[in-house]
Parts: sequence; C-alpha cells; structure tokens
Amino acid sequence: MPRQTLAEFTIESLQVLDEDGRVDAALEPALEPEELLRLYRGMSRARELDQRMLKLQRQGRIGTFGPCIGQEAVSTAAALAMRPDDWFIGSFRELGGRLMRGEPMVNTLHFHNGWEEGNVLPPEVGRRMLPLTIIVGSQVPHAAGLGYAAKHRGEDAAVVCFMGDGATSEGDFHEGLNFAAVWQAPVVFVSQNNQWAISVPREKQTHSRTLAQKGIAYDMPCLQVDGNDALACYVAVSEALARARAGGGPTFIEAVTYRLMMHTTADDPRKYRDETQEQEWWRKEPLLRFRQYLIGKKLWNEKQEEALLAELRAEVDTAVKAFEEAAAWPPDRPFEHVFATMHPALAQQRQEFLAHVKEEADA
Ligand SMILES: Cc1ncc(C[n+]2csc(CCOP(=O)(O)OP(=O)(O)O)c2C)c(N)n1
Ligand SMILES: [Mg+2]
Repeated sequence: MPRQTLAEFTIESLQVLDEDGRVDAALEPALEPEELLRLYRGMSRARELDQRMLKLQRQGRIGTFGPCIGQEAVSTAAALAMRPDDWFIGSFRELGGRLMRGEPMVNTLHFHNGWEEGNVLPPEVGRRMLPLTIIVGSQVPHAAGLGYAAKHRGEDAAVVCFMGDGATSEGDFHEGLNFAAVWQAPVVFVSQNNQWAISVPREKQTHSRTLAQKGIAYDMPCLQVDGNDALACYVAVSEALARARAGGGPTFIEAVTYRLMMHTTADDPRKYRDETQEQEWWRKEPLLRFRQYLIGKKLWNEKQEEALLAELRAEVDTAVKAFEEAAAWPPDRPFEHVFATMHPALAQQRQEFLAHVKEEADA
C-alpha cells in the first residue's frame, strides 16, 4: 500500500474592518444604516454597563463579575445576525449580545449581586436564551442538544453557542462538537479567544496553532475571524447560520479578541501579564474602529456620540436605582431552584448554610 495524502485542510481568517476602521469593500455586508447604528449602540450599551458595574463592585454595591470590555463585538454582532427563534447560549463574556436580545440591565445587576432571580427574564427574552454559564464548557453539550432538538422537531431555528479559549480544552467542548457534527445539528459554536484563561495564556493552554482548527477534527466548517471587527463577526455568524438553516450542520468559529480587563473583579492581571500587551490591544478595540467606520460613512459624529453616551448613562442610572431599591432576596433562595421538590440532603445543606450565614452575621 503506498502512502498517500487522504485529506488536506486549510484555515481561513476573515477581517472586514481593519484596526483603523477601514473597510474592505468586497467583504462589507449589506447592512442598512439603522442596523449598523443598532450594532454600535449595542456594543456601547455593554461598555457603559460594564464600566458602571466595575465602579459598583469597587464600592461594594454588587458582587464579583467578569467584565466583557474589549470583547463587545463578538456577541453583539452575533445577536444582530440571529432571529428571535434562535437559541442564544452564552458563557460569561456576552453582555453585549444578552442586552441586544433584550435582557433588562436590572437583571444583569441582580445576577451579579448573587441573586439567581436575575436569571428570571421577561418571557419573550428568556424563551430562547439560557442563563449565563459559569461552569467552563458545560454549555457546549447543551447547545448541541438544543440544536438537535430543533432539527428533530423540524423547527426553523438554530443555536449560537459561545465559549472561551480555555473552554476548548474541556471534555464537554469536544463531546458537544462531536455530537453536533454526528447529528448535523444547526449550531454555530463561537469561541471568544481572548488570549487568557484567568492567568493562563493561550499558548500554555493549548498546543494548537489556531483554535479554529479544532473544528476540523469533527469535519465541520471552521473559520478564524477578527473578533474585534464587528462586521467580520456578523459575516461569519450570518454565513454559519444560513448553512445551519439549510441543513449544512454545525460550524466552529474562533473569534480572536483580547480580555482588556481583569478575569473577574477578584483577579489582578498585573501579577501575571505585561501592561504593554494590554495597551497594544486597546488600540485594536472594537468600538473605536467601528466608530471610525461609521464616521467615514457619514453616519456618526461627535455630537451623536455625546448624546448616545448621555442617554446610556441615564439608562444605566435608572437600572442601578431599580436594582438598589429592590428588596434583597433571602440568601437561601437558590436552594429552592435546584429541584422541583425539596430533597432531604438539600434541606440539610440549606440549614447548614443558614447557620453559617447567621454565624458570620453574629461574628
Ligand atoms: C469546569 C470549570 N473549571 C474551572 C472553573 C474556574 N474558571 C472560571 S473561568 C475560567 C477560565 C476560563 O477561560 P476561558 O474559557 O478562556 O474564558 P474567559 O474567562 O477567558 O472568557 C476558569 C478556569 C470553572 N468555572 N469551571
Ligand atoms: Mg479566555
């Protein structure tokens, strides 16, 4: 038997807007001015809320959270490409997309104050959006299953599932991609490669030259996109959704971006990374370049920017006020959400937890 090449693979990368906001006209998607402005507004809303949450956390007014600053383009552009019946399955860096899908800001604040009630979304919003996932990679099999279910039921719906770069080293990631590929489920997997998994840099976390190539193992189309380029993200997710709807099965997208802030507010990146790297990536951040693009198209100017920021500040003010006026839920409420009926072991854990809370309060 001679040796022969059975298959060869290539990895494509896509950028539509360069770092200065110059567009590649041949690749520019046909979006209406209103849609472009919606995208910019969506990213700006996430930025404004994230920045306020950082201040609130530092003032002890909310709990721990992971800022999405610098990563707004990926999920916001994906949400623009999605239809209301599509499933939005996020990890914890998709604030832009969640807000675009209609999550009220006050819910975000409740959730990040440790109140599970933040996950109780208005029915039309929560109907096709899973709660934010903290367990790294665990959402990937859920996405495969929901995609399979949509196909099995003959629904005209697809799934977009986000995960980090670190998540691609989890078993759940591979099981989910395998299942989705075997069943040709309509799922678009999007890995936000923000270069870090807490303090572990991407090159120490996986040996693969690109994350995109991880889709090749499952024989699904894969693509690397500039994750700070909202137009490239929109094009990539739109193409993948169209393929999924046409019966073409899942796609794996690596969106290359950068986590500009700390992993969560409990982390200090100065302990493990160089600030010059952060500064380089601030120059490439997604809002700046999209704004340049809009200005170039005469769709935006400084006055509009000021008006938008004032409006968003007021929107966040209102949400913070509603959040702080809400009665705090009892700390043991999450025990009620685990099973439909209380389990004896869980009831015991609840008693132990309450005793611990009391001990802390009395100390
Ligand atoms: C299964 C599991 N292991 C460990 C953790 C602790 N943890 C939380 S986030 C994180 C890193 C995730 O990195 P990545 O997937 O790149 O996402 P990013 O935080 O960079 O968005 C880890 C290890 C967890 N939440 N779940
Ligand atoms: Mg990461």
